[in-house]
Amino acid sequence: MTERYSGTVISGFGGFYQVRRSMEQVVECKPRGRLKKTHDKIYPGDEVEISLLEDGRGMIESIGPRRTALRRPNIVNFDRILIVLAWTLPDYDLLLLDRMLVLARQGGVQPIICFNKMDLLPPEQEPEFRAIQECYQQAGYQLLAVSAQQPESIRALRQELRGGLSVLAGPSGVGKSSLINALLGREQVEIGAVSDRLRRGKHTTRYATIMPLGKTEEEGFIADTPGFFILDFPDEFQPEALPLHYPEFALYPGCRFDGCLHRREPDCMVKQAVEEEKIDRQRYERYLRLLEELQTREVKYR
Ligand SMILES: Nc1nc2c(ncn2[C@@H]2O[C@H](COP(=O)(O)OP(=O)(O)OP(=O)(O)O)[C@@H](O)[C@H]2O)c(=O)[nH]1
Ligand SMILES: [Mg+2]
Ligand SMILES: [Zn+2]
Repeated sequence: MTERYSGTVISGFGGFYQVRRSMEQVVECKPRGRLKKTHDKIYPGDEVEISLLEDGRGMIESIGPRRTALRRPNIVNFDRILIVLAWTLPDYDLLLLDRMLVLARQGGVQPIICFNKMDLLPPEQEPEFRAIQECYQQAGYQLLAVSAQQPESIRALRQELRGGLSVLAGPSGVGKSSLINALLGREQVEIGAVSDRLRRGKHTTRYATIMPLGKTEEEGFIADTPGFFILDFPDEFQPEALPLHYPEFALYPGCRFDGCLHRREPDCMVKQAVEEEKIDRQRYERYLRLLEELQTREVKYR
């Protein structure tokens, strides 16, 4: 049997996968046909075994178990997710943020919120930003405020990303690729302008790519991913699962009903915490919107 080597898939495109064997060596690989039976797909982050062909390319022979997995963007075995949004251009959208937080937690980690383009925050909007910061910190999230154009904030960001694989995920145009170029100190990945008229990104990054943050593995890795505009809950996501992904709700246990959805049920501790302003009312109202979306969708399927 030919010798096998372990490696990590760093990107996949057009049926070929780039597999990193070491910091210095990346091998272009094709998967063995029989893998199609066991795995519907191979994703960036997958730990694989490869064999080498005579032309220097490789064959993916097997795929290891996945520790964490995200569907949008498609990436696995990450240690950290940064949900990136821009203060403006495109304008931040808290309903989309809440949706992304739920989906990231479902993927297996507690996400970190990262507001980019903070250089575009005018002084008169600072109270608005502080209210958001307070809301999410109170909910149990770490929130970073950065600008790809401000080196101090990039240094602070680099500290947060030390070790493991960090994924930057978020809408198109928020500056994920720009942050990566700033972190790496070179034009490693392509960036694209945001349309002034539509105030949206142009889907510049087409597929996820994992890159080393430094010269050694210990410094960690970062994944650039394609942005999105809309994000749906997967079909199998049940409404009952939604409140479990609001860390602040767990601080107010003791609802009368087990599995309380904190909607119209009597003696609901979460609703009481909202009344007492211990839980942010607007975030709670966004929760109700997402819950309703999940519930009406469910009725449709029955
Ligand atoms: N003012 C300002 N502009 C920024 C900042 N970060 C990125 N931009 C600009 O925002 C635009 C989009 O940046 P990208 O890095 O391509 O955004 P992206 O999130 O990678 O977008 P997709 O690849 O489409 O998902 C570019 O014109 C950048 O120059 C920032 O911190 N401040
Ligand atoms: Mg990009
Ligand atoms: Zn309740």
